[in-house]
Amino acid sequence: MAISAQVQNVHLAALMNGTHEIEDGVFTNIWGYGLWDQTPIATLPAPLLIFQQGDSVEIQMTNVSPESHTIHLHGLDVDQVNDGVPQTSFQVTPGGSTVYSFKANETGTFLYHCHVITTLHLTMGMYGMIVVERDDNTLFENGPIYDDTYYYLASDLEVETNNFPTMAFPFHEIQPDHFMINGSSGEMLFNGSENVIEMEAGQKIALRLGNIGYSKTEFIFPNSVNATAYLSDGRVIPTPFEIDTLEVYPGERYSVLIGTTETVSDFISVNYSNMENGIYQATNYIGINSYTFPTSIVNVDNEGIGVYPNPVDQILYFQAGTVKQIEIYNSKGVKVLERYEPIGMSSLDIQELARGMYFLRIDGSNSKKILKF
Ligand SMILES: [Cu+2]
Repeated sequence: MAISAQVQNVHLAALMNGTHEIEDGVFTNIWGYGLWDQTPIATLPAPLLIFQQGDSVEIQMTNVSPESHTIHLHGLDVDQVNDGVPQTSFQVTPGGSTVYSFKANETGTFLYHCHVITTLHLTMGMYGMIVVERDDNTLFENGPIYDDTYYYLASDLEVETNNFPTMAFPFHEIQPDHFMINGSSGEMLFNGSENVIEMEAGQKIALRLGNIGYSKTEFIFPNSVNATAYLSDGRVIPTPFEIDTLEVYPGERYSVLIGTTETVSDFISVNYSNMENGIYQATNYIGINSYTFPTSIVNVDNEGIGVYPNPVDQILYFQAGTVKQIEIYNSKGVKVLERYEPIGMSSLDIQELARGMYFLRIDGSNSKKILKF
């Protein structure tokens, strides 16, 4: 059992007034959970909740919406009162508040969602992922060790239902037409997104995968990253198996390790297909980049400005042209450095940046480039 076990308190609001961007500038309505705040905001998915094995968890849910909701802790060992199933537990009425308690005995990936008129409340967005980790960075007791973790929750929605959530459709009438990973889809999953896996060659990366949509999903891994499944639905798989394609049905979760000793620029494909008839619906892509040191790459961008050396240790030089403005973003898309010199510059001191992968933007160009400092 983890040594750092303690009481973990989380306070969520249940909300029915959210919006969610489904593509550039296009929003739909969502209901969901948001972290408790002066003005809590529903997010899709709901906040990722990470606990340590052995923790005593108390999730308070305050309902600030006009209808009743619950929190069902999917896959976790909870007693019936804390199960959030309205028929056997209780609903939290508008203005009400309750605390769901459980002991995080098992490591793994779990889900939480509203269990009131489940079909409708789920498609509206009332769900999130719970992960129970260990403080020694092993997947489970005496299990494999890993260096970093990425969390991917697949889901879907039917845009018209979210736009007009006036009635609860029976299960078979929900025809999802928007397919997401962590609430994003298509190009939103790339472009400096925190959903792109960035790892050093030799590292092991844990992937916590779950599906809470109406579609069957298939996670297809490139051979280059040696994906191996260790946990299924929060339980240790007796003989871990290497996978090319991992089928994850609605409600299922897996913990997978990936790693490579090579420089890799690849992606995991996530296919969505209809549960009723098996018809393929859509694919999302999760980018994977692994990098080794040292590597020598000379980047020349569209404006013909060479940047060297790459990787760079302390000073970045510009080969030709007059560079006036430099912006550097980290792999999460956060701007970490900006310089503007009206008369131009031929070098830039980047000693303050930690070793890693960055995106460079010169003079406001849209061609962001990857540099490995
Ligand atoms: Cu609900």
